[in-house]
Amino acid sequence: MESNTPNPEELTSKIVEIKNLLEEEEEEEFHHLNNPADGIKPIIKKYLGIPNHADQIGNKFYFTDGDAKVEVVVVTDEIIRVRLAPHSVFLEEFSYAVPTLEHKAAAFTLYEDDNEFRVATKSINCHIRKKDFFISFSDSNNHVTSSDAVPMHWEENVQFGGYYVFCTKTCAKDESFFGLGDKPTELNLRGKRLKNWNTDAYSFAWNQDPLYRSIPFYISVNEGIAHGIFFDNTFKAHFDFGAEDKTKTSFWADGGELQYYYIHGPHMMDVVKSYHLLTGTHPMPPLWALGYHQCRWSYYPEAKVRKIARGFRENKIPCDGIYLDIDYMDGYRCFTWNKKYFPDPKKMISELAADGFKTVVIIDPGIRVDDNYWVFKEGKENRYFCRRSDDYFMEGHVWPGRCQFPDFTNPEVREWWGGLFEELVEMGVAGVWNDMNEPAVFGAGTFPDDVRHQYDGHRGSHRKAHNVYGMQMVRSTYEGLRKIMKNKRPFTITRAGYSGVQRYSSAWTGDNVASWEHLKLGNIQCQRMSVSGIPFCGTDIGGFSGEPDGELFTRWIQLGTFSPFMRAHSAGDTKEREPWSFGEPFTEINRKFIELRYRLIPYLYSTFWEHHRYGFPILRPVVMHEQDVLLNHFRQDEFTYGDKILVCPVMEPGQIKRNVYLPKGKWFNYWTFEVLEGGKEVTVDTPLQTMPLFVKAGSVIPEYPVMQYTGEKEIEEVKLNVYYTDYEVNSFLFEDYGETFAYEQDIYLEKKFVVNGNSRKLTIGQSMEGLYTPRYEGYHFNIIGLPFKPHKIVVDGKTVTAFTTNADGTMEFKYSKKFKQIEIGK
Ligand code: MIG
Repeated sequence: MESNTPNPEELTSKIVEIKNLLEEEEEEEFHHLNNPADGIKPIIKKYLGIPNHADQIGNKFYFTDGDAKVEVVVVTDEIIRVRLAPHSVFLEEFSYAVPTLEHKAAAFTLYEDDNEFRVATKSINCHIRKKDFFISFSDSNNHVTSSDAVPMHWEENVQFGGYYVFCTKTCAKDESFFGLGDKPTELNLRGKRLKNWNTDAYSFAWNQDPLYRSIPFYISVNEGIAHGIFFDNTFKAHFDFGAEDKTKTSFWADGGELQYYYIHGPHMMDVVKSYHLLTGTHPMPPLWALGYHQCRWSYYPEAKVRKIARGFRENKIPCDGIYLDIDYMDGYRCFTWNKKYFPDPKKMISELAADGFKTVVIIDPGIRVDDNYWVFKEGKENRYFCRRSDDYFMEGHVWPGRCQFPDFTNPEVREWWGGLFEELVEMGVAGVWNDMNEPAVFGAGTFPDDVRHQYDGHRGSHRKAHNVYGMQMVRSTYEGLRKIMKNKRPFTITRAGYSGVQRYSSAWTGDNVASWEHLKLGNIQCQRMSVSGIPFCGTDIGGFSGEPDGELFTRWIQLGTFSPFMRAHSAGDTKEREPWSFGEPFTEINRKFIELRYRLIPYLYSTFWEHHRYGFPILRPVVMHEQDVLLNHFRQDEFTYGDKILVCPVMEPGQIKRNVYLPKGKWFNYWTFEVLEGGKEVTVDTPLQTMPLFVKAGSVIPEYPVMQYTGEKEIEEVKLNVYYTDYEVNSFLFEDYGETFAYEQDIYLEKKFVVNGNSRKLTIGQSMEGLYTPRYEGYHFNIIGLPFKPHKIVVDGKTVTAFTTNADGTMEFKYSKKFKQIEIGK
């Protein structure tokens, strides 16, 4: 590094000298006051001063104004982390969100000139302005994407110690904001002020804030360029996207460190992928978890559970998962059974399993204070429960009555809790549902601030641990199950979470309401969670509280068919809520869509793999496809499921038509095969029997035969729906055992299809990678949209004569799964 500034040590000692002088003077003034408190300086916000010095230790750069220090870490070519230490002492490195900070940047350099210090990677620059310590970021074209509007600042917190920490950046005129988890508001967060503090929000309303999750990650799109900010701070945190002052974007927290990652795009997809690089992705779910799930508060006794299960098979509506809500327990004591309602749970679960149902049970964090209850006794003896500042145990009321709560931020407690699932797994339970883990407490809402947490050795109060409590609970659940189930994939679902929760669990949006407004909200929330790093998400289909009519329920089933997680759920004081509860024509339509869900399972599973392996979200809002079109920043109805199927749920009663925006390119109407040119809105008929669905030209959409549950029958062939294109399009199919972790040892198959065509022919190429061999032998091709009458099929040099052409213009034939190149000609 080149430098012509004065020797830093000299400078620092000068500053210290001046400071001492100033302080001495103050002391002089202080002496003979009767009330010495008069002389105490008020607490004011402090701002970074003038950076006078830069230091480098490997990929870490330090800048100081003589008192406060700023650390700039080069994480990758696209990610830079900034930290502030008000008096030069950084907190120990620890994050539940980022388990290991990768250092992958190939090359980086520190530059200095009269105006600034600049840390540069191949793709981005972090500028530290000498005049005022403003920090800004630019890309390799010198385009500034993010810059401070005031220097980073802080304010001492007298009550708890530490600081409130603040960062304020400029907000451009047409800048849009996305992300932040489950906020129940417009997809574009521009103009909103929002808070992160996990909250049990029964029957939440539009714009209610905060809800169940804290995901301090947002994506900005401005002038067609995207970047992300991940403010990794677990304290109560606040975001203002041009709400108070339309020229400023701020984020701040009630404690902890001002620490954020700047994540460069330029595409929203790049930002999301980089965010997943930091916080991890969702493991592959067991295949059955992608099926339809039926839940209710609660199905009991056993006879009722069996009746519901039978209802599915009798009505021929596919279903894989059935849930037991809190009433299966003995007095709501976790890990126990109400023997009156469920005299022989193991027998019931195994008989359900024989009929294709996986049983998922709810487990809450509150443990009943009861010396005759083994879980409480073990927790008490080992001091596993949370305690208040004066060492009293934290007690609060939840479903079981008076409860204590395990400190899931303690690794020893997590280990113990994980082991408690042994008996449930032995009985055949396949999945666990963690509820009330914000944590929720009746009356008080949550724990008092003074509750202490072990925080993996980095101790803190509930102010610091609140937002991660639920995530650590489901982590303990997932890790415990994984150990007990050996090589089988556990299924977990959680209500609360913090960034990184996706490494351990799926999520649902909590206690929504049976209303059309909530259907809209659910659509937005699923898209938002998807771009915020929570890929496996869904809503309570039908609405948790209140009564949907048949139409609303069916429209919700349609949305749910294209939610990564598909589960109907309802509160105990509502009418029966199964897919056949509303009579015809609803039952038939619900069946048709749930069947569609099952046919598309190989497609969804492949999309899940793209998420797990590469960090792509499963749902992608339109803006993610075309972020350079400003109008798209405000579209929140349409999204794609994976990258091939565009979905637009119908969210108004009695709607028989609606407009749908199609991104550029050619799209097939899924129902009619009509080809439409994208880049504009089209009007689509929306009778209750259908919903707007479009498939991108050139796609290969794999399909399984409809089954009543995943794995009901051996797959004998896979149907490949191939949509004609006149430009090259790639599609992927991922296959593996579906329920083990063998994929971690590369036992899987990733197939790639390349489709291209012109007015005389269509070609389909296949290549594959991986070590897995599926049992089926052949493909059943269904070719859609050929612009010519096909006469000839040549596969790997051989002519295939057996094919059929149908009245709707499609053509079908079968061939071995091993093909390499197919040519269909005129
Ligand atoms: O205080 O377990 O969001 O899905 O059915 C209510 C009973 C507790 C809230 C969950 C809901 C669940 C319910 N629970």
